[in-house]
Amino acid sequence: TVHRSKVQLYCDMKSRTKVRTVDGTEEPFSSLGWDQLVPLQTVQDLHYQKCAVVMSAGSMLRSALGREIDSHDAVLRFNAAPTVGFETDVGNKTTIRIINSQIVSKRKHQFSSSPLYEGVTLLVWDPASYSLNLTKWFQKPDFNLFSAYERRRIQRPEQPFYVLHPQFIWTLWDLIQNNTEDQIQPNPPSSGFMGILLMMSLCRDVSVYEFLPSTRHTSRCHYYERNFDSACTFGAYHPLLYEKLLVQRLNEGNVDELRTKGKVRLRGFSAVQC
Ligand code: NCC
Repeated sequence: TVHRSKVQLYCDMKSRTKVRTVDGTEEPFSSLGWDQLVPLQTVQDLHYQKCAVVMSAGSMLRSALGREIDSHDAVLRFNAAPTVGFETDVGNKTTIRIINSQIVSKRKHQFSSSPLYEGVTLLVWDPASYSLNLTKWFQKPDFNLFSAYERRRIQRPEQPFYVLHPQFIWTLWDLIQNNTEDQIQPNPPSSGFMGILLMMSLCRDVSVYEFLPSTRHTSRCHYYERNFDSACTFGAYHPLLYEKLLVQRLNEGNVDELRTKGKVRLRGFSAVQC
């Protein structure tokens, strides 16, 4: 299974990746009335043609990719990555933002008041255990996302805001493990990898920027911050290197685009015939 061809890999990923959010049909969420709290429209109802996934990497700086990124029908960004002040390099359109549970729980991110989290579809995640015990997860998440979620749903009912189901997260981990001979660390995939698989599920074509590094690659972690740590690009907690090797095998774009733009082209699952 490690040596699957590109087509087999696309088909395997298509059949196994099921985008799933917490919908209030399971305990403890059903007793808490979450079926009434979550948005009526589901994430799976969203469909786009051309999508861009913009990584937060320092190598986005001086890319001049802003206009190209904004020409996509939908743009996905991560965590606290801003566009204001970086438009030339990263664009200014944001359609969906994936955030981890630190964003909603740590005061410094000002989740309830920052404009970064307004006017977009939001998806928050927190790992839970591999065994998917949702009651234990609810009692003891890595960072408390649940009260912040409940509060924002009540305060901003018109904003599409979802909690990614841990099953989606751990299915992606299984996918990564099943496609390498190495034993990968038992930690969830990065937000970036979740975002790529989310957009492959919702879009016909997906362009991913600076997940596989261009010739601008740098140890600078983020384009919007001055901290330097190569673990941001190659991983420590997340199995990031393995995520990247897998995405490289799926690339439909050419080597030149990868070198100069850090751009990978992927087919969305709707365009994959198996
Ligand atoms: O850094 P982070 O990720 O927000 O980046 C989003 C995604 O972009 C890809 N990336 C980032 C930097 C880089 N040099 N190369 C990259 O390929 C990765 O795919 C990454 O997932 C996360 O995944 O949620 C993460 O979040 C941060 C942090 O919590 C948030 O930025 C909020 O401040 C984590 N860092 C720490 O907790 C210190 C990071 O490990 C993962």
